[in-house]
Amino acid sequence: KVIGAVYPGSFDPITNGHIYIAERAAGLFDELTVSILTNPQKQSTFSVEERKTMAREALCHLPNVKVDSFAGLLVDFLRRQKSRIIVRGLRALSDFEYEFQLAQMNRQLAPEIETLFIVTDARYSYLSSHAVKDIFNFGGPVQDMVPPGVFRRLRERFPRFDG
Ligand code: COD
Repeated sequence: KVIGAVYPGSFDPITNGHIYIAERAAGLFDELTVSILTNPQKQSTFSVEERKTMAREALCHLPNVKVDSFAGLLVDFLRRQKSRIIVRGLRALSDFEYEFQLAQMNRQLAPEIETLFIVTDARYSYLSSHAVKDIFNFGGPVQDMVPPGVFRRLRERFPRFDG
């Protein structure tokens, strides 16, 4: 039996921290779907298509990983995928409250689905998409925080700065 898991998120854009979690999860399951939320209400820096392209490029070294997007409830996406495992990454304690809420809500909506947490590597403890964009915007170095394709697109998107 093939066991597939889903790693959902905004990935706006994908960072080395996200990639680390995807690599660890890809080693645990037969298939992993990295799934990007399409939320017209939530303002994003990159479009879903751009985020998908960047994620695909960054994860192409993992043959059992595919990149997709979803709208609506995450648990409905999992049911369509016939998956019962949500993978999430945990950084500092501050992630816990939000992740706990999300996991509890998803359990209420779909009791058969399990949320699994993978603890990040110390190198990525404070890394987030938001921090990357902030640092880049103020001219700070982000080259070691994101894959090359993301760095290139950040420069295209915010041409005033060199990062
Ligand atoms: N190291 C390790 N993990 C990391 C790092 C890092 N440096 N950075 C981020 N992560 C982890 C995050 O903790 C998270 O687990 C995951 O990677 C994705 O992070 P983001 O920030 O890209 O994604 P989120 O948190 O915005 O994703 C939220 C969802 C899209 C999953 C959520 O909003 C959702 O499911 N929405 C659909 C509607 C729904 O079903 N709602 C019902 C539940 S309330």
